[in-house]
Amino acid sequence: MRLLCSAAVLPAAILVSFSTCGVHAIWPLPSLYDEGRIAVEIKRSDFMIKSNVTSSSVINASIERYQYLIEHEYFESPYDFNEGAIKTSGFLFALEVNVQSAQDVYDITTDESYTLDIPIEGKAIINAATPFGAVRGLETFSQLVIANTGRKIVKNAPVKIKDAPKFAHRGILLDTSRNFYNIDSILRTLDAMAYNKLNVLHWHITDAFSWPIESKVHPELTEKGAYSTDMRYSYEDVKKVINYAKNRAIRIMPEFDTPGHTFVVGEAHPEIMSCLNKQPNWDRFTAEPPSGQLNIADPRAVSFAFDIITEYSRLFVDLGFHLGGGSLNIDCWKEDPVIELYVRDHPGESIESLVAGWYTQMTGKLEEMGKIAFMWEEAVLNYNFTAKNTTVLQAWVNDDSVSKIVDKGYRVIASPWNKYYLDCGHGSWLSNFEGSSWCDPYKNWQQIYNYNPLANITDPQKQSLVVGGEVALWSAQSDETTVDRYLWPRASAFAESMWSGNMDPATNATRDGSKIAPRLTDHRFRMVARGIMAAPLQPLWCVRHPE
Ligand code: CP6
Repeated sequence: MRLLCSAAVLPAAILVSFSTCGVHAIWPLPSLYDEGRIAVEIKRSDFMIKSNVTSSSVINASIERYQYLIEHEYFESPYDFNEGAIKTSGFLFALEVNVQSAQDVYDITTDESYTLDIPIEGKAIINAATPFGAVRGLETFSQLVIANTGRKIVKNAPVKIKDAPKFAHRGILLDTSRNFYNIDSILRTLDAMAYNKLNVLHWHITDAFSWPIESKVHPELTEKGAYSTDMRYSYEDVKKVINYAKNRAIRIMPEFDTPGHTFVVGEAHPEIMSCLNKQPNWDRFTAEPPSGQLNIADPRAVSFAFDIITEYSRLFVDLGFHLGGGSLNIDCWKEDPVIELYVRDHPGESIESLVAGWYTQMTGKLEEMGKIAFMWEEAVLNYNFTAKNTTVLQAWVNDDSVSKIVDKGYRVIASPWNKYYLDCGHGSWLSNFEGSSWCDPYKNWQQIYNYNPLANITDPQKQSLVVGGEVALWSAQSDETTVDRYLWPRASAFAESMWSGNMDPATNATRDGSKIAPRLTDHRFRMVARGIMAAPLQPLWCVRHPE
């Protein structure tokens, strides 16, 4: 059997900076990776992960998790199926995790860098500035540990790694309104995110279709708007998700989308809606049925949205809070009597300026709550809204959306629909619609990997405003039964481009897909071994015959 990058042909301690070959793929690639050719065995009877701090619950939970994983995971790379016993020369008996700060507080500025040293004998060491960097280092260590003839070994010691993410915000958007995801599937997604060093779950909780989260201020929303009594997230569920995520160095950023995508609010409060459920001409008012947007000229709609922001910015502790604000249809408001009257009585005002005024009020409220606003790009690109420069805009519409937003001086996360929308390519969900869905085609992992949000931005100052990106799982045709294979391994391709960049520094070109595929296949097998039902990329044969 031919090995892609046999350890035997590597000179000891060769510097394989941004290695694109590696029998045992670390995914995403570390910034600097230096390996040798000596295999060491984990001394399982007494192998211990220890830390210099005991007061960090993130560290304590992570040590326990990785101790268990290293003990119990059975991942043998498909490269090694016929390899037999690998000769080891020494034992690793400990992994020491040194952090400078035991502070468990994190946000978009948190330092996730770490170093990892694995010697050929004795004790491995992770150094990190924060507990969250240590979590990344633990993940890397766990990926270097493989099974071999019943033992756990690190194949290519000594290993020296120095690593840090390229982008600070590396997220997945999960829409739990169109279809419901049970808590187990959300927790499993958080596990998989940690395996890929992703750090933000953008929880698009509500949308036009259902209101699956408990509200203590407006319980009628959940009573009328959840699909069923089982399809609800309680406060306890949310706290569990937030804590589970934190222990994996992942932040939970909620989205409560207004004033569009709010049909379901009308189930409980039709009095604050415009163009509610116009049938059969819904397509004049909205991108997808049912139609309905909050009545932005009605003070009761404003006060309702304030209630939502206030309630949920307390429940969700993260600094980031997504206000939505995208894909509005102005025509929805044109025939609304309240809005017609308002515009008539306020010279100089228009529906567009009402929209901008809505954003001003919502961001103002959010600021009062001490939060940072995230919004869809339309806020500043379509409605001439002037946001605070701390606001982060989420670009999705056009290839030049990212550069237009940084040209205005705002921070941006990239979610181009034609690269990063993972729900597409499954046909339309409208039963009377025979064409393809508007977001087709299916986005494959290469398209996702090859997208670089910094392309076309040359000014380093403007590049620094691009804080990251998010792949999006809109859920008209996905739920807890499909989430694993819709996300993985495509979100892994995204994760490497966000953590390491997609350029090979040796050639200064986008990394060659033929080099990525075997590594991604390897990583996919590891995810499967860890309980994530990630889709296969290719016949296993290709892994054994990579060139
Ligand atoms: N729902 C919400 C959606 C979409 C958006 N917002 C969407 C738009 C275009 C495509 C796919 C999804 N379904 N709330 C846009 C950000 Cl192609």
